[in-house]
Amino acid sequence: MSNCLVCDHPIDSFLSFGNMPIANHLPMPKHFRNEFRAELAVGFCPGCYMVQLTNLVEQEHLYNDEYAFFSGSSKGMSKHFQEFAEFIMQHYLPTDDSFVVEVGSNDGILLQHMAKRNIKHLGIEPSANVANIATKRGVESLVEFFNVTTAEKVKQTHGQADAILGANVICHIPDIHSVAKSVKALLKPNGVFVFEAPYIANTIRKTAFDQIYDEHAFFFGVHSVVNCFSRHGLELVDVMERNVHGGSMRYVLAHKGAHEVTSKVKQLLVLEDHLGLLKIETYQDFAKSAEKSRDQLKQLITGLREQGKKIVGYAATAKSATVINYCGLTPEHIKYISDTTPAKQGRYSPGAHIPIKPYEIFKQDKPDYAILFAWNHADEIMAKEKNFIKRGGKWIVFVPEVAIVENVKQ
Ligand code: DWN
Ligand code: ZN
Repeated sequence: MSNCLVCDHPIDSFLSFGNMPIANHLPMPKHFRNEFRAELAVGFCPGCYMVQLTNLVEQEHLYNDEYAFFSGSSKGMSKHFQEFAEFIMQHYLPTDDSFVVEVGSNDGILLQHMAKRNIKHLGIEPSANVANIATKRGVESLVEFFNVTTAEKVKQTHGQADAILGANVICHIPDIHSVAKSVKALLKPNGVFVFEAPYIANTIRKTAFDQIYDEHAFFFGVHSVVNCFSRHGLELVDVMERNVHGGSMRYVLAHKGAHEVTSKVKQLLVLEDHLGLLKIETYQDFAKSAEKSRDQLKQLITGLREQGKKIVGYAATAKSATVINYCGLTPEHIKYISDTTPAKQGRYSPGAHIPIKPYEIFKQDKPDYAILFAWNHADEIMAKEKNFIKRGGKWIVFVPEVAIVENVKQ
């Protein structure tokens, strides 16, 4: 049994996926034999209500030059980041010399909007390959992990920040106390720390077990965020639901007492209690639903293959690594996975080694079924894949449940 990364209370483990490869490292055949694997398991802390991985892969294994995810890989997310940037500029960057920092700035998809308006900004991003793209977009980037040393360095060179941002990254940092201490040091007295992450209530409600993979150390909810950051004098002052990545939450935190706390925070605290997010039984039920999904998906795909149907994967997402390996799917089941990211094409899916092919192949091809691994981008994908359905193709989905459909709603 491991102890909670937030409060050190023993964790109740509720689901293990077995040994999994690194979700965002797509191997070439020369890497197959020595592919790194580690147990992927998740647990719930009854002390602070944080859902978290119980076995962590070292950060250096995850975020380096092999990192395959580029934030700008969907139109929907580009739009979302523009809205996020506008929201921050309008509410939290009050003067001409305001300063904004983004943790895990990836390819600069968010900060580019600040850079275009000549707002003082800095992206802190440990993966050099994606940070280089940000630099080309005019985004000032520092290739470092975000920790107290980096925060102190930035404070010396740039001064304190009016806003510190994080999109789908704070949940990636196991040393969450270091994040909180770094924010405390770098944030101006009236500044805000705003971050987004998939919301645990939606992950549970949708049986989105594929959100669980090596990078997601934490599965945040309002209770767990309050319990985690209040220890460091950071107060949750606002929350906003966002329809990205399967249903996310935007959390706004500030130094204690600096901002008024909105009623929405209280409402969600009550709601989470009603939803059962504060008790282990809810997560045990989720684990049973995940196992059922796994068995149904494997059975469905195996049956279709026995009928000689051609099945491909749509989008080589990090999430797909969990689904494919948990369900024991192989190139016998899935002929290839189509993906629009050039850096992923020509590589193979982690663990199962299914070839990843350019999207153009999918457009020319006539598969009978495509497994929608990027279900969180369903609106964007349905809009552009009408021809796939016209040609007689069908989607295989597994969130919120396993089904064959012609249309998917996000
Ligand atoms: O937290 C994380 C989230 C934000 O992004 C990271 N840990 C890693 C990553 O997770 P993911 O890979 O599951 O993210 P997405 O956004 O669901 O997947 C994007 C992938 O899908 C890219 O490889 C591009 C591909 N894609 C595609 O081939 N066709 C995406 C769309 C919208 C498409 O039409
Ligand atoms: Zn805890």
